Amino acid sequence: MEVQTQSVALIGVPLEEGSGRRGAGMGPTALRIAGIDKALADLGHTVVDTGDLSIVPARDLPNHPKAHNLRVVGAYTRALEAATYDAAKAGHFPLILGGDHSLSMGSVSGMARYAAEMDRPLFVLWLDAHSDFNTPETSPSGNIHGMPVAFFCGLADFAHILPRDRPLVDPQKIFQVGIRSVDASERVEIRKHGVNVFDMRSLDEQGVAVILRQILETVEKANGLLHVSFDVDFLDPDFAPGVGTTVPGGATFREAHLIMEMLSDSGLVSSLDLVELNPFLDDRGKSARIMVEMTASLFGRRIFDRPTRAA
Ligand code: B3U
Ligand code: MN
Ligand code: MN
Repeated sequence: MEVQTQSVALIGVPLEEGSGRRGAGMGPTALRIAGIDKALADLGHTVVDTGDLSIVPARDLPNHPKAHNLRVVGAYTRALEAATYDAAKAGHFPLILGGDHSLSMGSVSGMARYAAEMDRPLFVLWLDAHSDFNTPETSPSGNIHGMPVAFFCGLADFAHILPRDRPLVDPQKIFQVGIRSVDASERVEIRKHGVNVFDMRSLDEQGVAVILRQILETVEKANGLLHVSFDVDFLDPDFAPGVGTTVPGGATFREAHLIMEMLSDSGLVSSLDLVELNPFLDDRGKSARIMVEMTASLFGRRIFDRPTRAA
């Protein structure tokens, strides 16, 4: 199968204030050093590196006692919402180099605005050990990287970071895969709002291919756009240790690789976040390199071509 070449806009987001520790701010640099641009260019894609976003803390936002560093995270959310929307609108594939997972408040909201304008539904594939569905009220930590999904569904009380009439994501169009660390209140909210969760047990029982096929069919039938948000801790910490919140029992290299290849074959992916890479905790760049490998597979790198399914 021919690789469909695209114009890819790299958007660096050196944000770490949404997590409880330092280091993820160096993620964009590590991904660049690991060769993300060359990996994509070698596949024939055009790569436009827009550099790193820079912000000043948003003074109009409150210092929220239960959402740490809201002024910084809020400013990045606004900047990235606009950068993601602008890139998509200009015909680029927005590829966000994070940065902690609170950045998805911006990237997903930007894609939600773009999808609404295109009159197509937005679906989100959330590859993560965590469901990131807390609100400031339910969060055990106050760290905003545990809240982005609730934010883009319109449930967090700091929703006014972005205009109140912004398009939201329908919780039932979210697919979470690889989940294995969920807070008690998150579990209740996930069920209440109908988020689709494929936890680690369903991965073991069904295998990733069955799950992915089901997700991709749903997106395809609805003529949807699919945003993929890839948290390093989706992967097992044995081979991807460069992340602040490691959770044992993660996806293997082979499972993650197959997911990327199936996503690539589908042609449905519109945008991608690579988040939570913490180079300070990494082992000689190993996790950064794996994230680049995964991205290359999502953009068409193959071991061998496969016959198309219809053939
Ligand atoms: N659910 C916990 C822990 C957590 C979420 N996301 C990460 N950690 N990376 C929380 O703080 O919300
Ligand atoms: Mn996450
Ligand atoms: Mn996580």
